[in-house]
Amino acid sequence: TALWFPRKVSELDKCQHLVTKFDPDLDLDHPGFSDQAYRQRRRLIAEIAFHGDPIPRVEYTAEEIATWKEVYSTLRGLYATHACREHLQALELLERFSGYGADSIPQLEDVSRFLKGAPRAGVAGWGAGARVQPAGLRVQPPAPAGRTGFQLRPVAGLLSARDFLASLAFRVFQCTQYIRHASSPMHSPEPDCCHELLGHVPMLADRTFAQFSQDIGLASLGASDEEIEKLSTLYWFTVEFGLCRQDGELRAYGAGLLSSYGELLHSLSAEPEVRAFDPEAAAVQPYQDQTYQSVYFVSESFSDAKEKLRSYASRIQRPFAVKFDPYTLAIDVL
Ligand code: H2B
Ligand code: FE
Repeated sequence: TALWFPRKVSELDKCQHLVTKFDPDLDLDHPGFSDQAYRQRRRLIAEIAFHGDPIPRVEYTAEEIATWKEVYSTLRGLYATHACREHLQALELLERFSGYGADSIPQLEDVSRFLKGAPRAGVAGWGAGARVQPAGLRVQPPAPAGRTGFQLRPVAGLLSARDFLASLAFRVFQCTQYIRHASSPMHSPEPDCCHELLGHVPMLADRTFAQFSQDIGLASLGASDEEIEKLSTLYWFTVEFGLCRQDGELRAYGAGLLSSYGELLHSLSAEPEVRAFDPEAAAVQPYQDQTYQSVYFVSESFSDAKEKLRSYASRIQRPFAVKFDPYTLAIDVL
């Protein structure tokens, strides 16, 4: 019999297994390990993760906002020259429509609504921008593009690869809501809201990238542990640390790069080795989670990466096929 996997989006409640690696309560090297107040705060924000829809708002402290501000301003300045165009375009939309900026930490509920395409509270929905407006009255145009049906779900920390990938199959991105320790604004050993909001979210607003992410998720459903390990490594070298070529220049699209000042510079310097993206190779390439990568994979476009991934996934042996039904948010097993 096949391994259990979620078939309905509601079954993601059973895909919340945390792994303890990098947990501030257990990892002596975590910058927050000896800070009781930080660990208490983390527990508080973690509890929110078990209350679903809408995602409860967090009232961030002045210290947390100061950390965000430092991260935001430092990275924002690098994006024009280092981030891919899809990331830049989405970030501009997020700044206009979803509370992105240096002065406050965006709320997951607002960001999730943006990605999903749900109308914002208090804003007329369908066709609002198409209606004839009285002369002289300037109305904010409706948010263009940037909606892919992805939604965020709050999560307390690092999840098992299987659970994390399964959620992608439903266009659900499990997203941390706490922020890194104030002593270490430029680095976090584990995902935090800076990583999610600056690295992942803008990319999930791109249609092709969203499909690529969902395809990795679909490939993972019911796969063997060995296949999960490979898909997770593939995820690492694309969604987390991928580079792409645009107008003849290398640019970053991986969230681990777009949320780390040091590694973003390193990845586009002459130091690391860059190879053309090949899923077979990327799936077994040894990776670094303690320091910068020494190898990066470059995609020529997201469509190209998506086609290569589809071809890779089609060769994974599974005694069934899966199909996502976007109307019911369910997986059909064929
Ligand atoms: N869990 C969380 N909360 N966020 C992630 O970005 C994440 C994860 N990434 N678990 C996963 C693992 C990734 O490293 C792959 C799929 O192993
Ligand atoms: Fe990540």
